[in-house]
Amino acid sequence: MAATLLDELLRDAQPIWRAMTEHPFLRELATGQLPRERFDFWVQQDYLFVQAGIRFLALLIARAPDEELRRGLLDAAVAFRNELAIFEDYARAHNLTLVFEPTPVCLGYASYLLATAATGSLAEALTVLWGAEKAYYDAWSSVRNTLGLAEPYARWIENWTSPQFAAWVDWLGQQLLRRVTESERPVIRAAFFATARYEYLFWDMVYTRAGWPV
Ligand code: MP5
Repeated sequence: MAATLLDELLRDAQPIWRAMTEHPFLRELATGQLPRERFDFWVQQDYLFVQAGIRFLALLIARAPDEELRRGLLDAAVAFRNELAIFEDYARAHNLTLVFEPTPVCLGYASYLLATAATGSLAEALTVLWGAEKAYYDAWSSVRNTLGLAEPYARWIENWTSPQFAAWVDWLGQQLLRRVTESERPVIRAAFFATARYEYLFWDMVYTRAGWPV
């Protein structure tokens, strides 16, 4: 059963996945029509999300039962740390502050990640991580297909579409398949759908600059 679980999740979540990869934010970014303020808002919010990602990985490393998983996640934490430098270099070059409040969607998604790592099963947490990474791989690959490695986005496009990143997403998927049990399937499915929806919502939130209403 396990070999087809990932394909099955992607197939069943396809309408959400398509809405996510075809979101106007990504379409406009890929065609060079995205206003700079909207991109900058994504920079400010995603910077916070990646920081939460490091805390998520730290929790997961502590819970990982074997050395292979611990080391793989540790390498990812270092990659996330290096990723923060891309945001910081951009912010410095564009005189953009990175001291920013998370929006409801950013805070909700980051909190969901941390809650899953703290209280979910290992397979559930790996599902959320795999879903988030696969979403970024697919979203930025579709940008790369249209735009190539164009500035000022080149480092981000390269980061999430590189062969190393593709290999990391595959490795994560294999780790998940190895650890999931038949009885966990409904939980895995719910976690994957929630992650896919949050990914859609994140692009939508930065596109519309949806902050706190009061
Ligand atoms: C990722 C991200 C990818 N940076 N932001 C969102 C909203 N989803 C997924 O995670 P990472 O840690 O940047 O590879």
